[in-house]
Amino acid sequence: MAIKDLPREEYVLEGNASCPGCPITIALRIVLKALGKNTILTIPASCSAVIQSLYPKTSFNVPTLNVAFETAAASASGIAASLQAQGKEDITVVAWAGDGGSYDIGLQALSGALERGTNFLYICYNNQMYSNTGIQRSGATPYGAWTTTTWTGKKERQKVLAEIVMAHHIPYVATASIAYPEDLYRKTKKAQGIRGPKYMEIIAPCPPGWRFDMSKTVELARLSVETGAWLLYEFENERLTFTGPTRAILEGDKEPASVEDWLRMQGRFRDLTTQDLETFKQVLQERWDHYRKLASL
Ligand SMILES: Cc1ncc(C[n+]2csc(CCOP(=O)(O)OP(=O)(O)O)c2C)c(N)n1
Ligand code: SF4
Ligand SMILES: [Mg+2]
Repeated sequence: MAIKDLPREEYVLEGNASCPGCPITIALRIVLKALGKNTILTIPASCSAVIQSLYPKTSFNVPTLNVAFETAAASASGIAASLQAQGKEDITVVAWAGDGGSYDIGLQALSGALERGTNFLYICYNNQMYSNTGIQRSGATPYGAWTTTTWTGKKERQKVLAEIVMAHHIPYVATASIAYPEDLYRKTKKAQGIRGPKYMEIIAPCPPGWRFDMSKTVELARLSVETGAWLLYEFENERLTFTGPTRAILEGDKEPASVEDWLRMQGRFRDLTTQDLETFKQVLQERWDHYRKLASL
């Protein structure tokens, strides 16, 4: 499907409180076009909760709950149970949470809901920090990145939440990027059609947090994939397959774009030393090798 063929309905309304160039509204716009109006969102504390706005106003044109930081998956479980009790089968329950609310504070609730087999779609938009409270480090912040709590660059490696999720043996896990809207749309539609727990994660470059110009959000998101810093894949029935440019890069048919150039576009990596850069690249290589093994390439 081409972008021009995406449904015309808009579920992210105009005049919302997002920053210019915000990746969240781009991602949610595409996701809700795929899911349609029979969708209930549950959103924990995050930039998305601010964009959603204060009751009784809302900028999302579907029923939306604003819930406590650690409760995205727990509240989705409650909604799913209630719908099941009422025999309502045609409503998609979506937990829409940031990386802080998913990798760190909501992880226990997420794991519980996955293990119980809750029929819902969990989507983590990953801007690699706690952006709503002023750019603090999260478990998803990459090695070397500046945040207000890692002044000299983060010294630890990212955790990989999607792999923790895969260990729950759920029917569908996928990663996406807002720079590939057709791919994001297709994966969201596919997830909607599967019963049980589904997990998706979308890379979401944030202009104030990553320190780049607001006109470059989609370019940064595209380069995340073309450099191999963010991998696009689907994990279905215990099988991992790469999608988009990731396939060609990991199968050796395409040279990745320069990761140095991509890092230089982001002020958060301004103080990377030569040694840091080497470590960053080494971590990437290790990740690629690991995923090649997972996909049995
Ligand atoms: C229990 C609790 N701790 C801290 C906060 C403050 N808080 C609100 S939003 C937020 C950051 C959320 O980060 P993330 O989940 O990554 O979403 P983003 O802001 O990046 O969209 C924090 C720390 C809170 N609301 N509740
Ligand atoms: S801080 Fe980043 S994620 Fe939050 S509203 Fe602004 S652009 Fe969007
Ligand atoms: Mg975040």
